[in-house]
Amino acid sequence: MSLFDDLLKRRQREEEGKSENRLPAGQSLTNKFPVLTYGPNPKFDPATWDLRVFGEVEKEMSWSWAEFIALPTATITCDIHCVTRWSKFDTAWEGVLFRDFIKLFGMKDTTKFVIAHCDYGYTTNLPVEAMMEDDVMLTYKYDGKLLEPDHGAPVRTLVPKRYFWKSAKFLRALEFSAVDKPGFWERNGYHNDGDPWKEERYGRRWGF
Ligand SMILES: Nc1nc2c(c(=O)[nH]1)N[C@H]1C(S)=C(S)[C@@H](COP(=O)(O)O)O[C@H]1N2
Ligand SMILES: [Mo]
Repeated sequence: MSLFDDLLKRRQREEEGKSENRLPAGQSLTNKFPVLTYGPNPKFDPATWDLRVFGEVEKEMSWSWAEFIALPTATITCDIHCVTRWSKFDTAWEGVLFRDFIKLFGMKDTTKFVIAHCDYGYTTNLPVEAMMEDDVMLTYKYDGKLLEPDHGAPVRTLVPKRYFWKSAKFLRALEFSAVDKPGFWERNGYHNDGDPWKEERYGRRWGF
């Protein structure tokens, strides 16, 4: 297929997306899978990697890689929307649904926010209701294969209903909190909620 055909096809899909109300305002469609990472990719060692939950939970716990991939999984096909204005339709993921995951340790009623902590200190925050949506997962497979390092290996969160910066790559811990703790981009100019359907791209910088 020529580049021109490819472009035409994408444009056509984009128009369809708009008419189906599937493409949020200000977004364009891509068939590629762009990579957006602040900083380097961490090195993944399955022998030492772990994933931890802490804060307002009944029981603080952690999982090794072997323990984590033994948990029951689900598959989700969803659209993703990046605040830098690309969207991608029909992305296919496999992982542990957040709703199922919390049953393993019990979330206290005092939890109002969930903060994802990643290697090298990237964090992102969401109200617990946003995490409880039925399409939120801790994913480790994209398109049937283990996640690529560029896309967050070994495990990332997937929160399809928010801009993609809320889907934390290189996840190492989830913090359950009674108070909100704006994350890396939320403290650096992005909106605290990041709902693409409300075009919540930018927030106020702290101190302005
Ligand atoms: N740990 C970590 N997670 C991250 C980021 C990051 O820099 N570090 N970038 C975020 C941003 S801004 C986006 S758009 C998506 C990009 O995911 P992708 O590279 O798989 O497309 O990851 C998000 N999660
Ligand atoms: Mo992003």
